[in-house]
Amino acid sequence: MFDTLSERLGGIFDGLTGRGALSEKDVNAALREIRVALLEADVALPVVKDFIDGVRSRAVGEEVIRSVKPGQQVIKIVYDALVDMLGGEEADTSLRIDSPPAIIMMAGLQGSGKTTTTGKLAKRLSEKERKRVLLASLDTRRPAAMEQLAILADQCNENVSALPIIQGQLPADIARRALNAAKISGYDVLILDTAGRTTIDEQMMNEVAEIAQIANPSETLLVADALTGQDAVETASRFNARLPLTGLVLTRMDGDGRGGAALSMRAVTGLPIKFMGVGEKLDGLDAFDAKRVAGRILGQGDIVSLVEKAAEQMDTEKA
Ligand SMILES: Nc1nc2c(ncn2[C@@H]2O[C@H](COP(=O)(O)OP(=O)(O)OP(=O)(O)O)[C@@H](O)[C@H]2O)c(=O)[nH]1
Ligand SMILES: [Mg+2]
Repeated sequence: MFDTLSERLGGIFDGLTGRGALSEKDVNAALREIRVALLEADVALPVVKDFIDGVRSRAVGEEVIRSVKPGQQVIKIVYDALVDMLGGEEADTSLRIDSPPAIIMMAGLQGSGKTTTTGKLAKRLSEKERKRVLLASLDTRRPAAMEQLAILADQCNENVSALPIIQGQLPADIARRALNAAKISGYDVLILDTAGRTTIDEQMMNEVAEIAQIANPSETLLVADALTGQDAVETASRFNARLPLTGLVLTRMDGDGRGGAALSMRAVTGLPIKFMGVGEKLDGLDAFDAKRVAGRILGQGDIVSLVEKAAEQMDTEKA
């Protein structure tokens, strides 16, 4: 993922070779190319526009640090803007799961990775934070969806269990039963996995909205496939309008998509990206790291650290 974008951006910066202050002409030429590169990577148009404006205002007239080339300095400015667009350096990826049983609800389109991510989260919370986790599938639509979640719970460890399956119960009733079970058995966390649909429809929205009302989750996570491009942004806005979403999980970040959805999603919804799925296995879940992803998009890690060091040195000299 992101390779094409990295390559295009890499070529752009080689063209900037002058010295002194960054000229508007140089910056504009580079920004034109960056704009095309981002649009080709499927980043949403309004997001591209904001991004370009932000970089321009930071770059034009900026004094070029003595020991670096202007092109290198623009790379650093673009990198900083990417980090910001992805949620910033100090992005909060922790989950609010303090008062037991803390409820986490998963929502998203069909096949986006909700059930897999539910299993991954359970493994992570039980291993890293020593939580006892109960998983409940509210997916009454797809045959074997509940069994799928039970199998994932089994693959975790003894601190993760699945709510026993009762056939024929409605999602809202399963949610109530899960809440009771979590309280009575003293679980720290209850994760509710919901049913997906191929496209957003009223019935699904009503169902997830009702579940959210019953469960009053402290975290409601929208799971989105990072490979779906522009559609993902539209989906995210519509879920955000109906559910009290608290964060995003981007799955299939291990795939070879163009990465535009990942870049747009946070900007369009204002929601933090908390995790990214990086594989099919249960350990394929990483906390989202804006700096790491920005570095991957740009593919210019050496230059970024070079400019950071040069800037630090200049600050010391000034002082
Ligand atoms: N490569 C990769 N595959 C993933 C990732 N997350 C999920 N998958 C795969 O995507 C497919 C669908 O995942 P599910 O977790 O069943 O998706 P879902 O949203 O629960 O699907 P429905 O319940 O049908 O709506 C499975 O084959 C998963 O193994 C990921 O981060 N990387
Ligand atoms: Mg599922």
